[in-house]
Amino acid sequence: MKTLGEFIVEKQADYPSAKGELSGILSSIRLVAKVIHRDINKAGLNNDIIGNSGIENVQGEAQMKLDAFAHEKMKAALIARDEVAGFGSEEEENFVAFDTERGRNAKYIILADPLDGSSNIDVNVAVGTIFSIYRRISPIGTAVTLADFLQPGHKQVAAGYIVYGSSTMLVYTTGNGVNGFTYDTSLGVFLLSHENIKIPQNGKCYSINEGNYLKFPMGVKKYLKYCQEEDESSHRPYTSRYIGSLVSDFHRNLLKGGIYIYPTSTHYPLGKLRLLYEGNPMAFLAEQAGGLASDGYQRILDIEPTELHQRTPLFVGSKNMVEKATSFMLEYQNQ
Ligand code: P6P
Repeated sequence: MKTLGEFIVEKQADYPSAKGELSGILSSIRLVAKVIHRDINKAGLNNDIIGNSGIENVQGEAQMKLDAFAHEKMKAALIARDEVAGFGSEEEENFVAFDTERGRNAKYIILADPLDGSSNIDVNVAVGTIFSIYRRISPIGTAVTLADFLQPGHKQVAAGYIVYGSSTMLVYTTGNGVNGFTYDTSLGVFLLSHENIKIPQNGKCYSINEGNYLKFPMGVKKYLKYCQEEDESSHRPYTSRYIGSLVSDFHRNLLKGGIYIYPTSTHYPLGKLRLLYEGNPMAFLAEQAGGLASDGYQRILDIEPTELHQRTPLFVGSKNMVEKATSFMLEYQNQ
């Protein structure tokens, strides 16, 4: 058995330039995961944290009480760290500059969706926390600026998620592969359970909200038809699996193979998911595990962000499946 803490220290040697700051940040994210795990597991019994908060978040979506709870816990854990200079969150319109002596001299910024898929909590479906870590580009000794947050995904130094499912798992990468840790509640520690995860090059599962079929671009419709055709040699028809929780769908596809697609539609002309704290971290993980992530046309990690909450279409998962879906998008891109 190896704990997450031991693993982080062991791998710290891979980053002489990091001198342990990254380890400190990952440790604070581990703490956040434990706190959210504790409260999600009692959500059904605690009216204070289930249901709507009665306010809308910056996305114009009903903010669940647990969204706000997870956001506040994450911000509190990160602002207490010497290594973190600022925080960008789905739940807050603007980024938060930790404008203290400690924050101004810190090297890293964090972007996060503190609780993704939270509308599922009331019906006991798995949800997740997604995080993305960058080295700041503004001068040390100053408060971070928006530019520190609008870096392309290939500049990430770390990314990961916590999935609060039948078990709670933390999966992350620092650019040297992907590793998964399962929370042992009896010991209160995350234990290495999935070392050096590699996503199968092919899968038999596709995840998309087919209720939006009529709103999809032609390339997506053609790819769905391809998925549903009989062809034993390529194990088709594939199976449709859509949980409505990105982290859960992604996690299953990461371990078993598959593709998750949230494309543009007439309802979401730019896609629904957010580039900075959903698309980029999932794309970094997918590529580090041998998979791919595109917006239907280009590599997600190459997109130059212009806004904190900008949306992106997302095709992510098994390499051959993302390549095939992207080929349909390119073939039918004008339809
Ligand atoms: P829809 C949750 O709101 C989320 O951001 C992802 O976790 C999930 O995959 C997707 O949106 C679900 O969206 O439109 O299919 O309900």
